[in-house]
Amino acid sequence: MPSVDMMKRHPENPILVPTQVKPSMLEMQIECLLNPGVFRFKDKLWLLVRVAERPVQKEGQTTLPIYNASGEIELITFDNNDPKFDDSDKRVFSYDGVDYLSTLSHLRLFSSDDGVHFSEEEGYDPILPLGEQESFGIEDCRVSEIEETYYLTYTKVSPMGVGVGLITTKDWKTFDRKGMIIPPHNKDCALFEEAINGKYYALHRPSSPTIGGNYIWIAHSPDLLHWGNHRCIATTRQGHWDSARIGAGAAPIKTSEGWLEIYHGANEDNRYCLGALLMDLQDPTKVIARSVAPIVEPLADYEKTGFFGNVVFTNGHIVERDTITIYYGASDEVICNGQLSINAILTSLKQGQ
Ligand code: MAN
Repeated sequence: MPSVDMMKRHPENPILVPTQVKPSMLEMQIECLLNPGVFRFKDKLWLLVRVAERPVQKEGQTTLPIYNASGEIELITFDNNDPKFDDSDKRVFSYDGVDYLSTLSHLRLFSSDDGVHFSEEEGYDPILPLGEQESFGIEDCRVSEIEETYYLTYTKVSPMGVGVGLITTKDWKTFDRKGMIIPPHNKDCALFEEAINGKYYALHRPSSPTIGGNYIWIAHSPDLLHWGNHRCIATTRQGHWDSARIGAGAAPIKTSEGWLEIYHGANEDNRYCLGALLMDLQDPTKVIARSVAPIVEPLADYEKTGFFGNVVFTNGHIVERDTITIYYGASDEVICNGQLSINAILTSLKQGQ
C-alpha cells in the first residue's frame, strides 16, 4: 500500500528534547521524553509528558532503577557479558527470563502559550510512581476532560504486570488516585469525553501471548471506575503495517460521521505508524471504517532514528474546527507536533484508503 502520510509536521520539530529538561534527581539522566497527554487549562496548552530516566551507565554494565517496597529508588546492575542478560530490545531487558524496563518513567507537566514552546511552571509538581503496582514506573498518560474534571488514564508497570491506572484532578495540584481500573495485561486506555446514551465508554488494549492478540477493545461504565461488557472492536491485520499490535491514542473525536480515533499500529519489525478508526456515534462498539494505509508514518529523520527508531506514537491532541494537532513521541526520544485535517481523514476512510 503506497504511503499516504497526511501529517503536516511543525518546522520547529522536535519541540521538546531530553536536554531541555532536568532529571528528577541528581543521579539520573533523562534518556527519553515520550507520548504526552494534552489538555487546555488556565488559557494555556499543557503537556503531561512521560519522562524516562536511568542512572549514568558505567562501561560494561547496565544499571536499571526501580522503586522498592519502601518507595525509594533502588538500582539493579547487570554485567553486559553475562549470558543470562538480554538487552536486544532497548525498552525491555531481561535477566534469566525475568523482564525489567530499561528506564523508569514518571509524568511531568509543561505549559505553553503558543502550543510549540513549552516550559515547566512553578507549583505544578511531577506525578511520580507510587506503590507496588508502579515500581517499574508510570507511562503514556491520556488526559480526558469530562464534566469539568480531568481523567488521567495511564500505564502502571510492575513485576506483577502492566495495567491501567486512573487519577482525577481539577486543578493539577491535588490528585485523586483511583487505583487500577483495568487489570494486567492492559494499556492504551482512552476515555470518551462524554456519555453516550447514559454510559461512559473506554477503548483499551489487553494483550494475549497465545490465543488472541494485541487488539483494541471497548467497554462501558456507569461511573468511569467500573468497566464491563468488554468487546473487541479491532484486531491486527496480517501482512499490513499494523500486523503485530494496535492500541488507541487519545480520547475519540466527535465528528459528523462518527467517533474518530487515531490509533497506533506496529508490525513485526516494531515500526510504529498511526491510522484512523471511525465508530458509530450512537453505538461506538460498531466500527464504520478503518484506515487501510497508515495516515502517519515515521518519515522524518527524528522519527526514524533515536532511542527506539521508526516510531511515531501519539496519545494526546487538541482539536480546533477541522484541525487536529497531535503531540507525539518520535523514536521514543523527543516530542513533536503535527497537524491533520479531520475532513481529509474522513475522506480517506470513505475512499477505502
Ligand atoms: C509501546 C509503549 C510506548 C512506546 C512504544 C514504541 O507501545 O512502550 O510507550 O512508545 O511501545 O516503543
